[in-house]
Amino acid sequence: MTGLDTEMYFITDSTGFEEEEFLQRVESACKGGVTLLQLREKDKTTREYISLAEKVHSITKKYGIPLIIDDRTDVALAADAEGVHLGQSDMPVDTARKILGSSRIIGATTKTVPQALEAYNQGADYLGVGAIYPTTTKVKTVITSVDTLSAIVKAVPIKVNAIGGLNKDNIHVLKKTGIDGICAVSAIMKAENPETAARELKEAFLRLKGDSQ
Ligand code: TZP
Ligand code: MG
Repeated sequence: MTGLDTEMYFITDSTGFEEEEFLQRVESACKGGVTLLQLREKDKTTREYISLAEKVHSITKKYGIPLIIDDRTDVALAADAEGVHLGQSDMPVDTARKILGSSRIIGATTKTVPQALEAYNQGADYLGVGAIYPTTTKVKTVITSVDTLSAIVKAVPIKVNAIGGLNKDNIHVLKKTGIDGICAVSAIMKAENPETAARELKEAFLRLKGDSQ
C-alpha cells in the first residue's frame, strides 16, 4: 500500500449518539482534514455494522479518505471499505491479507517490538501503538511507554501511529519518536466541533513533526 497517510487518524465511536448526529460528526471531522478514518463498533450486529459502514463510506468517499473497519474483515469487504484494523485477538494479519488481497489496507494493534515485527512480516500496512495515556474510550488496553513506541518505530519500515488519550495539549511527549501520525477517538468524537478539533489536532501533530526534524 503506497501513499497511505496516517497523520490524522480518526477512530469513531457511535456510543451515545443518534445515527444522524453520529454521521454529521463524522462528516464534520472529515472537513477538518482527517486523513484516515476507522469505523469502530463493538456492540452492533453484523447487519447493523455493514449498514453503518456503508453510510460512513458514502461520506468518506466524498473527501477521499480511506475507510478502515475495526475487527471485521467480512464487514470491510461487504461495505467495500478500503481496509481493516486487527487487534491481537482478531483474525491474524496474514489470514486477512489472503482474504483481502494486496491492495486493501491492513492495520494492526501492537504493544511490543515482537508483535510489531510479526504484524509487519505478515503484511500489515500500518501499526497502532498504545495506549500512551489512560483513555476514557471503551477498550481493553494497557499503557505502552513512549520508549516502546520509539523502539517499534525503529523496528519496522511501515507507518506507526500512537493512540490512547491523545489530544492537542498532550502529544508533545511524542516528539522525537518518529511516529507517522496520531489516532484519536474522544478528542474529536466528543468535541463541541469535530471539524475544529480534527483541524487543531492535525496542526498540533504537524508542528510536532516539524519540530522533531
Ligand atoms: N486502543 C488503545 S487506546 C484506544 C484504543 C482503541 C482508545 C483511544 O481512544 P481515545 O478516546 O483517543 O483515548
Ligand atoms: Mg480489534
